[in-house]
Amino acid sequence: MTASKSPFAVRGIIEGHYGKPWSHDQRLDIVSFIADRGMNTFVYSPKDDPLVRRDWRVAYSGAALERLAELVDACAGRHIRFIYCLSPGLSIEYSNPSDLDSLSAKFDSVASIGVTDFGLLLDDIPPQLQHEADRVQYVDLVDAHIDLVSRLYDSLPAGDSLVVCPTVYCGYGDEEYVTRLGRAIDPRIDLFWTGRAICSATIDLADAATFARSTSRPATYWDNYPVNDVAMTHELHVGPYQGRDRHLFRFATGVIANGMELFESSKIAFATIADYLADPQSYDPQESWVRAIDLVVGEADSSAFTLFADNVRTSCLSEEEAPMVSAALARFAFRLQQGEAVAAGEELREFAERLSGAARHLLEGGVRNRALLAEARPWVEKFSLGADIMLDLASLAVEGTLASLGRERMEASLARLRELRPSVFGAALEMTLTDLLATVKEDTR
Ligand code: LTM
Repeated sequence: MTASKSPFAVRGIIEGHYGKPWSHDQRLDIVSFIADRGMNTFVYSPKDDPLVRRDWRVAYSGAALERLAELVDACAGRHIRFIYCLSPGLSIEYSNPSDLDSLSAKFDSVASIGVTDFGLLLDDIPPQLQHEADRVQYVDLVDAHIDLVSRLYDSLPAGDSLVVCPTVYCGYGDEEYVTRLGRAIDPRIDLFWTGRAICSATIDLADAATFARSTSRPATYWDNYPVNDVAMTHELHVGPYQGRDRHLFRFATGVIANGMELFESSKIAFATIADYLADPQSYDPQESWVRAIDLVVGEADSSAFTLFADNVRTSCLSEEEAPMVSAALARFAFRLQQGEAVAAGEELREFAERLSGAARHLLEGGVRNRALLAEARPWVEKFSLGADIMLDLASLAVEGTLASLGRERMEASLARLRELRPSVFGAALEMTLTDLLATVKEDTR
């Protein structure tokens, strides 16, 4: 895959999730993976790496510095721009010169291993000034941020780059904070923006144009997909990238995609994002997804994985949660209503047997990508349970025992499904069971 003709200058990923940071070996692996797919940027900012956020003043030394140096070299070797970010906003005193010195000293310590691209991340911090001295010196938070960003940029060697994540990092693009920040800071400083929302369903050109106009620079989209941290840990984001305007490059430098703690699983979405960034105008999410699954999962296991993955589509990007199962269950319920219980059961059984076979293959079949399966196992296990529940429903329908034996069995199935947190089948299976139970109760009243 080559992205030499890509209209986007910035094509990459960010390790920016809350939760366990990726390991050193995983980082080296992902640098190769994204380079092979034509991406050119790796942003380093694991939220729960103390040296990046909580202990941002502490300098690198020893093994931590050696590992970072190896990563920087690996990026350079693959022509990947390595952006080193700090998140000082939880404790920094903006008006205190020694805090700016600490920030510069920390950047100097990574500059010593060859880093020339830096990031200042001011996301997820209190929206008001915390220190009394800052409240005396600055009108408000954005006033302090303009001062900090400008002084920090001036302290960098000529030619080094700075990207800033503003505290207001999503919305319409013309909010007061980001407009004032953008208009006041050097136009060579890039700004991250996540779109309309923290996790944006769509990113359209009109919004990008608004952002560019109000901040005097094109956005660099920090796209919160496939990340599944905080309130999304029950979702497995292995669906394709979609909903991004084909012409976004007209008002944006590019996209960096935030990955999941589930490192191996993130590669599926990353591969589709690389395809979009390489050629947004001819990007086809479904075609790209099929290729990404073949690549990451392996062709021998791809059909089983695709059947599974169709049921874990729940994410900010996708309106459909489990298209195949939803359609099969809707048809089952419709045929039951039409008085075709036996045919409905047989049709559902045939479908559920395919799902069950896929689940067995994934859980017992010696899938080639063991790391992927280890990450996805809780979702695959729920998928397997769901297939069994559908097989049971099918038997009840064929045997004509939905109204008699069905009630207790469906209640038990519903309880088992609800015990498991991973999001599989969206609402489809629970809704069908709830509806059928209501019907059965009505009929036996
Ligand atoms: O999105 C931004 C700019 N910051 C954080 C990310 O670190 C986090 O991974 C995502 C998703 O939860 N949300 C954020 O607010």
